[in-house]
Amino acid sequence: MTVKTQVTDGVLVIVSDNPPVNALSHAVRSGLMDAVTAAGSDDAVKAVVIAADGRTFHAGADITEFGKPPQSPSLPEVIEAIEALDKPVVAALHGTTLGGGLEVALGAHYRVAARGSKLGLPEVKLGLLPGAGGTQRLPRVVGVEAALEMIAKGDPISAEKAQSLGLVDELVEAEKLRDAAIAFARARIADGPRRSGARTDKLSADAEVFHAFAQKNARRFRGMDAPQACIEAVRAATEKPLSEGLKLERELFTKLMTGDQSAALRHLFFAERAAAKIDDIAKDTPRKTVSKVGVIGAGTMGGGITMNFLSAGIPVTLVEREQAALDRGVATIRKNYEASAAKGRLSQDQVEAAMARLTPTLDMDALSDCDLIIEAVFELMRIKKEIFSALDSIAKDDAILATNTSYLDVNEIAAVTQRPESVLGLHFFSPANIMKLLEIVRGAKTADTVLATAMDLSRKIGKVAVVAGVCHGFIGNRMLAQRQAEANSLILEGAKPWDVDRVLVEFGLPMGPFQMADLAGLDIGWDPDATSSSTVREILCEQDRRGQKTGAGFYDYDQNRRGAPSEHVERLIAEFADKAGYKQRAIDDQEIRERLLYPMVNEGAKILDEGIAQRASDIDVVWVYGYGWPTYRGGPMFWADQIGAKTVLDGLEKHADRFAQGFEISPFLRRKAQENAPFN
Ligand code: 3H9
Repeated sequence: MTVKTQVTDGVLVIVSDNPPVNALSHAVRSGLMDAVTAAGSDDAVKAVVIAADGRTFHAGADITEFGKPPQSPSLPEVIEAIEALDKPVVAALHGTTLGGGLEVALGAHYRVAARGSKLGLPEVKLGLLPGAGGTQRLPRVVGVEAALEMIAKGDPISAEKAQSLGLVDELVEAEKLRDAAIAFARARIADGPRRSGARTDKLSADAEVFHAFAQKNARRFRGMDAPQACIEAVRAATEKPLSEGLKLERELFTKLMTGDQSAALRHLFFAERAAAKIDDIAKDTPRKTVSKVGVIGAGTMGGGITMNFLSAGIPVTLVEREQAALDRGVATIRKNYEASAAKGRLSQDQVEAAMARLTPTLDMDALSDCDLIIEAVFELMRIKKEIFSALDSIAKDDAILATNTSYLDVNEIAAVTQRPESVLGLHFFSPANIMKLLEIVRGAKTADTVLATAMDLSRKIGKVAVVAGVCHGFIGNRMLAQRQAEANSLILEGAKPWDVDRVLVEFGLPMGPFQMADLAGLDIGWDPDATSSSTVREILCEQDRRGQKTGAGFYDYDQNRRGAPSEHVERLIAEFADKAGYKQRAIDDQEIRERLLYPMVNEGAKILDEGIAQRASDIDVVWVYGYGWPTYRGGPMFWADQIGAKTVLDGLEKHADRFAQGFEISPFLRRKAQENAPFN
């Protein structure tokens, strides 16, 4: 039975058990409805407790049912029945009371919660709004401003905070929750119901509040439909009676649910979870214990990688070749932690505890007791090989050896050791302490245990990991290279760098290729001794326009590092293009978009066809978490599915003459277009 009931001391306790997260599936809704109906007609029942077994109270509606024909009773119907009961109803909350789960709790008349549990309405992160009364009942319980924060941003709050907002009536230790809720219910028998929907005491709001909230969060909400709908629904709570507010909420919910953005965000929810699964290795593959990590290289990457482990409570031995570089690396780590503390994200004690886990050293031999060693030095095969052969004699037998290379052949690196089965790539993205993506590169000989351990560890350090096979640039950078090649061609053919950037920003990316190049520094990989004015980028470096840090690059920068188009660069590109034999022309936005994005999809199709990525959704995860692809467009392969593989193919064929030499359309993409079949 998914929903069981039991009467204790005149209190009907309704308990759902629908692992893993007690999602409000059809069976749960039916069970709840039956139990509530029975409670209403049974005189022996004086009060009701709604609770759940397992790791959490209901964590929301069942997302797998979305897009399928609705089955009654609907969640709003169940919640209305709960609220309408004329006996006090108490919700007993533990784990993560989310979405429809919190709406059930708001339909209940009182809420008792376990300490340390969380409450939230994360629907907006799925491109939705709470569609079972949450937008109308929450503001009535916590007030408009707190409700706007929770509903339009979707971040959960602690039970402690919920109590301070009046959302939770009593906080108890988790193990006492059920008994405490029953006692609380008994004590309310004399008071009777206290219906959230009937309250108006917290509803007053100045109309300006809504506008100010939208303005303040404009950056966060950019391009997305759901936050605006959330604001509109909460506003309706202040202007309309409950029944009309609920009606509007339903209309907005249905509109969002059937739209492209929510489809994309729901796709990502499942894509992120699918990425954690490695298809061809057994679930019970033994894992190694990683309780000590070594990092080689205290530069930007090495330092960022180190912070991930320190923050997760894992000690790190950090190795550099020279004292000055080591000191600089350690100082940067401390500076980053201090900056987080200054923003209130960490306490000073946490900063000191993290720093205490760090052992900086110049001695490679100090890595001999590490369970995992990550190399993060220059992107040069010769140096990587030197390090791995040294590691082979230093590291203990069962250690995992990882390279943070962004492009190089992991098999070639593994081959210099006597233990290629222990070697893999762990490709972090810069800044490595912040970016969520980790590409785990599986070498030809990487052992299953090593791969599975890396996958588990990534979760422990808060990363979203995707497995990639060995090829130049793996998944993300291999696709990026295609986009970059086209961006370079476009500016020679006549598009302006700022127009190329603008088109991508309008598409929803955080920045375009030239803004990104200026930010990273144009002189990465540039050798002043070997420079020969052979590319626009080289010429810019030669003129000391090396990007934001020198005040100029593709753009001119002011003191606040705000970029403006540069006439000088425009002329420089035109002259370079002329010498190179290009006849510059006007290029419209549509061509820019197609030339930049379709080759990425094409490369993604090749990556899938070659088995470099396990599934199309993994590619989507890489682009969303590693490169800022807009979540509401679901990732490049999902986006291609939405517009159709045929559209992509037609676009590629239309521009075929202009693509860089060597560009080929993927046969896999052609097949998908012919069959009108999706990648995902
Ligand atoms: C909603 O409620 C709409 C209403 O307002 C209106 C309705 C009319 N449904 O994340 P995990 C699966 S919208 C179905 O690895 P954790 C998940 O796919 C919903 N399945 O665990 C995974 O499956 P698998 C609002 C779900 O401990 C397994 O459970 N609620 C759902 O790291 C374990 O998940 C949300 O958006 C679901 N709702 O985190 C909350 N949730 O093992 C979404 C999870 O096959 N959920 N699954 O891969 C979460 O945020 C996290 O899952 C949670 C647990 C924090 C609960």
